[in-house]
Parts: sequence; C-alpha cells; structure tokens
Amino acid sequence: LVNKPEVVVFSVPSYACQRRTTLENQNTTLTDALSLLAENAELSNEDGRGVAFRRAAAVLKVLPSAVQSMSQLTGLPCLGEHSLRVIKDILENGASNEVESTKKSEKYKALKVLTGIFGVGAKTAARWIREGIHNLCQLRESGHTLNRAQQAGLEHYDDINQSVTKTEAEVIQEMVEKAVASVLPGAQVVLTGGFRRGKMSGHDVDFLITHPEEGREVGLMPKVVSWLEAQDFLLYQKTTRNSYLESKEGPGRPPSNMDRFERCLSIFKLHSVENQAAVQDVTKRVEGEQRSDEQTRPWRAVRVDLVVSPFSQFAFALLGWTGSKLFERELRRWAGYEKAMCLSSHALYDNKQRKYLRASSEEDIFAHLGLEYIPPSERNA
Ligand code: TTP
Ligand code: MN
Ligand code: MN
Ligand code: MN
Repeated sequence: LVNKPEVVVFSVPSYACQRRTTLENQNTTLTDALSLLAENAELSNEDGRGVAFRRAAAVLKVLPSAVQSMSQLTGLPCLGEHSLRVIKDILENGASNEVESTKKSEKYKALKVLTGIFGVGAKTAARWIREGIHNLCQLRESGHTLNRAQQAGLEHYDDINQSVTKTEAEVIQEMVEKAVASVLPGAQVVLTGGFRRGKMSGHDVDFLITHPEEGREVGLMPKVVSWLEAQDFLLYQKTTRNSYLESKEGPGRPPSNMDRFERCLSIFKLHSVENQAAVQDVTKRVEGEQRSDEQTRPWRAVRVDLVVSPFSQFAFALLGWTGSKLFERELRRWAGYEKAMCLSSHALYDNKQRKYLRASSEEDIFAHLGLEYIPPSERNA
C-alpha cells in the first residue's frame, strides 16, 4: 500500500451564524485580499459583490490550517467563481493581479481617502470624484458646503483614521458609565461592537444603554449628551430619537438594516492616559492645554456610538450591535430562509405562528432560531 500524502479536506456549514469564527485566522493573506475586493465593491456601491467577497473571506477565516492547494476547497460553501480565481492566483503566483491593481487604482485610493471623512459615504465620495476631487486638499479648495458631521470629520480626520485601542475604549467606557449613572441611576451600559467580540482595536467604540424598568430609558440620551457636553467631553454629536413605534415596521414590512433606536453618533475628546489625572483637576487641565500649544496636544478625537434600548428589546439590540456586520446579515438570512422568521435589532417575528417571540438573553434568540449559541468572541465572521 502506498501512503497517500495527507490532504486536509475542509468542511464548513454555509451560514456564518452556524460557525465559530475567532480572531485567529490561518489564511490572512487570502482573507485580506478578498476583504479588499469586498471593500472596493462596497465603496463602489456594488453591495451584492461586496457581500459575495465577504462571505468567501469568512469561510476561509474558519479553516483550521492554511490553504495549500485548490483541491482542498472542493465542496466549501460561498466560494464563487470570482473568489476562487483570486485564491488560485495567490496560491500560484503569491499575489492577485486584480487585488494589486485595485490597491493602486486612483479611484480606490480616492474613495478610501474621502470616505475616511466621518459623514461621507460611498455615494457622496463618488459624486466628488466625478467632479475631479480625489483628496482632502482638493475638497477644501472645491468650496463645497460640508454638513456639520463632515466638517467635524475633516477637522479630526487624522485622529478618527487612527484606530482606537482597547485601553482607550475602556477609558471611554468609564466616561460613559459616569455620565449615565449621573443622569439615571440604575441604568446599564454595555460595550458592544468589535470590542465586545474581543478585538484589541477598532474604528470606534460602541455602547448600548438600557434600564431594567421599562420606560425609564425614555429621554435618556439628551441628558447623557448634556452631561458629557458640560464636562467638555464631546467634539461633535448628533442624536436621533427612537422611531420604532411610529415606523409600523413589522411582519408586513421587512425591517431595514438600520434600526430605529434612539442613538447618538459622536466624537469624543479623549485626554491621553497620562493626562487623565489632570482632567479631574480644572487648574491642571488649563496648564495641560497651554503646554500642548508648544508640544503635542493632550487629547485625541475618538468616534463613539451610543444606543438606547428599552429593556424588553435589549437582547435583540445587544445581538444586533455586537456584530460582526456579516454575522448579523447571516443571522437575518438564516432566520428568513431557514426558519420563516424575521429578525431585527428590536424583535423576532415567527411568520408561521404569526407572533413575536420573546427573549431576555442572546441565548434565547439563538434557541428560537434553532442555532447553537455562538458567544461574541466567536462572531468575528
Ligand atoms: P461598527 O461599529 O461599524 O463595527 P464593529 O464594531 O464591528 O467594527 P469596528 O472595530 O470597525 O468599529 O458596527 C457595530 C455593530 O453595530 C455592527 O454589528 C452593526 C451594528 N449597527 C446597527 O445595528 N445599526 C446601525 O445603524 C449601525 C451603524 C451599526
Ligand atoms: Mn465599532
Ligand atoms: Mn466598522
Ligand atoms: Mn459603530
């Protein structure tokens, strides 16, 4: 008998919400390449293509070892013709022409720079590029009127495009907890988004706020914002009120990806950790800021998202705001296609039983959906 060389054949369930995706990834070269193509598609308003590349990358993220040959990929879900071609190029030539030329293209570079401005999405960036605006200098010179968010985004561009560390997220968590405790004792603050999934850095910090007595959370956000403003902790904020009740969203109308919670998109003024002590003391704070004119300034701008949820919707809101974005999308797709249910960040509706299913924890929601519970650290699809 001849010993066959060992070829690992992988097997992966097709929905990301059926899989455990940790931050460990044995195929970063392949997943970085596919993620770049996904990003380029999203920035070009081609969401369908973007999702296809994201799904392909997510499958490679859960493989227990590095892919060596195309034959190992036989039977894996979500790997379309295009993604397979990219993978093949990288395995055979060390790089993909399509990925390398995308990275270098003027359009991709301009889209990245312009959408790096807080408040500028793919559509606005595309319009500016058609007018010949490819960078911040050209934008400033164009005389375009920017909205308040974009002005703040431009002003704090470098800070906002520098990733937020776990330590910085923890400091901001303390600031938010203090604000919330001051205006509504008993209210709860939970860190969500990438940091709840165990990431060591992120593009922003996300929080979900609730109160165990339903109704007490109403009107909370403006009070939290006023408190933060009084402490000079905010560089920018825009609060949107809760519009869930008047939306008449529900079984007849599938919910949009955007939820309808009261939310605040903001930019925090975070004093550097060495300056934390000085922030407590107004006299020292003034000294610190004067010193900054000569040396470096003692604070940086950080993007923060605050969301307020009624207690009865808290489990859905927590699941919805923990991400990853692909994991969320896959949960909703699973609910719809496999279970005839409609999942949002507010509720879960069963189309067959024609009723809403209650949940007081994320575990309850996975159980309703007939899925094994996946903890936040394994939702990094
Ligand atoms: P993000 O903060 O965009 O992403 P992230 O925290 O996973 O990664 P990063 O480190 O880059 O910040 O979104 C967090 C979650 O919030 C994501 O799962 C989607 C969800 N979300 C909503 O449910 N509704 C919304 O309107 C938005 C903007 C996000
Ligand atoms: Mn985030
Ligand atoms: Mn993000
Ligand atoms: Mn966010």
